Amino acid sequence: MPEHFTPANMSFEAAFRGEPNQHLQSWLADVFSLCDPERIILCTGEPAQQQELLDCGVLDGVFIPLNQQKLPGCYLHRSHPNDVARTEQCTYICAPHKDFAGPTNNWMASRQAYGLLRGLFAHSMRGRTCYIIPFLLGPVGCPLTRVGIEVTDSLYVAASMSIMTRVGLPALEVLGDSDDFTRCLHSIGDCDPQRRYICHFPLDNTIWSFGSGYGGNALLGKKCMALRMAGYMGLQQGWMAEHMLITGVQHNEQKSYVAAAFPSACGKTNFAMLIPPESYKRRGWRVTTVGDDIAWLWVDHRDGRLRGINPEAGYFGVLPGTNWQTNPNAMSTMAHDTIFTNTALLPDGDVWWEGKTLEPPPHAIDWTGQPWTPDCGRKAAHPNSRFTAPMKNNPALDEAAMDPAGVPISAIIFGGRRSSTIPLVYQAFNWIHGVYVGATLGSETTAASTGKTGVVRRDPMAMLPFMGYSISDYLIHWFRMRRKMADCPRIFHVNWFRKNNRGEYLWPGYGENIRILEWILNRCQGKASAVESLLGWMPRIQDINLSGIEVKPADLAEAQRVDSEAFKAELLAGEELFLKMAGELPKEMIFQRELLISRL
Ligand code: OXD
Ligand code: MN
Repeated sequence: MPEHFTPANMSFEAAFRGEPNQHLQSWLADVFSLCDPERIILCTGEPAQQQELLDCGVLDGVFIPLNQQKLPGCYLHRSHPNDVARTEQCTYICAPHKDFAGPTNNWMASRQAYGLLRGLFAHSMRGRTCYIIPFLLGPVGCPLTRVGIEVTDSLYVAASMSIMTRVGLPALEVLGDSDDFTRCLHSIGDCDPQRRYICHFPLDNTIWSFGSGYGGNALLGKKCMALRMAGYMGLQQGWMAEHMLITGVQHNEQKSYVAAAFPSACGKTNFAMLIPPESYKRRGWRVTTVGDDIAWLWVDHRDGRLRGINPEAGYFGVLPGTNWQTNPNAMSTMAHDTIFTNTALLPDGDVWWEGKTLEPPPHAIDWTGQPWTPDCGRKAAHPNSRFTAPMKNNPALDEAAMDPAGVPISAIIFGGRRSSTIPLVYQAFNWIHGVYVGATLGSETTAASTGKTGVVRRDPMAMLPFMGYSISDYLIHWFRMRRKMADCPRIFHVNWFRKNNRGEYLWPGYGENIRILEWILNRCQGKASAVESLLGWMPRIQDINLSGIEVKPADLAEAQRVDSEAFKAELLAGEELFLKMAGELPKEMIFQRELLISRL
């Protein structure tokens, strides 16, 4: 059994191996008296304890062990069928006044939220085991690194947090006797969607999440702390928490880093783990991963450059469509010590999801535990099935991925999933225009969140679901960050998903995206040509290397086509967000819109 103590014999000294932090102790005492757990386990992050958690999970039916010859250290978790994605309608920013949350977030008055959730948390852990998870976001020694303590009654959460963050004693050491930690309280409750609340209290550095065990709702280090809470910390302290991957590109004997923001399930993990085609590899190109989902960015006062870290230590990636062709690095990453969620189970103890192999298996057990055959009319894996794997498994992990000094960012790329209208790539005229481009980002919704998929919605900086405070203040913060920078990253927009009128993708995507990245990096170094368009700077056909692929110049031209009529409609669709922000729209945004209208 893992090291544990019970409220009755509660010995913080023994459990925390030394002087317990008084602030932590008094918060834990409050939490335990409210939730009333039967047993308490302190998560140390040590491999032996992680194994014990997984073994207990197998006994409890939380985990199904997979074929240990094929997939050593791997387990399958099936979530409750009503609890398979983030639930934005149940996610709240709580503060005394609605203005704090702004027009795009659900808001609840803090007092009301604490009252409501206290009622739900009361005795919610009676008879259950609860886990105290001290964790760090960011590597030890980085100025941005922050401590969180999550208390949860979910074994799945405890085991997953040790993969996704740096769990255990180092977090308590960094905390020392300080009060500066994010108080994360989570209970799966009875998993009733009617009693599901993910409440953030940025002014109190507190998150209370009740009624869901799904990653984005329950692994509180991820979206809740690393984006919503950290976003607010960044606003106050002059840095940024963004829904961005960071990737290193070795090219022409140099190394550059880019950060890219795409909405959920639009290929961030694929882009962060991209393998260049042979012709690029022969020329020495290599792409390495710093992070696949979240970036914390700050300006280095020594050289005025933007630097970034990945605050996480693992990946929570989308599975459908992932295979040895589309993302071999992801496949190697999840080859061992991985938790799979909501995939199909094969008779030999392997997992399967749509798109893993060309031919579906003849039989499987689907993600809900029912027998499945290819013609049964149901999906075998949930469209939002996921893998949770430590980033150290990634064969393409960047050498600086854990460096507390972070990496310098040369380019910021925004992208969405758009089957029409939006070209493959263009460059913003300057930082302010780039912020406008990011702020007006539109993308078709995916299975990563509950609700209708495939409808275009405005998703500023791919942050709409992850904004911890008001969007107007967020955009103003972006504009202000420019003033701190001596040399700012160039800003680009990409769309890998444009289709022709037969519904076929115009651009092959995946590894071939390196060709677009090449133009982007050359632009950052003043080495590539471009022409001015309505939208920004665009490559001519001859500026993109098409050698060795089957993309016809005419298809590339179609992928790049800017149709001013379609753009007028796009502009009108964007008004919805502008109207919501009405009186609080930053003036830079108004100027940029006027300029675009005059260009149109
Ligand atoms: C994620 C998401 O899980 O964006 O990364 O939904
Ligand atoms: Mn994400």
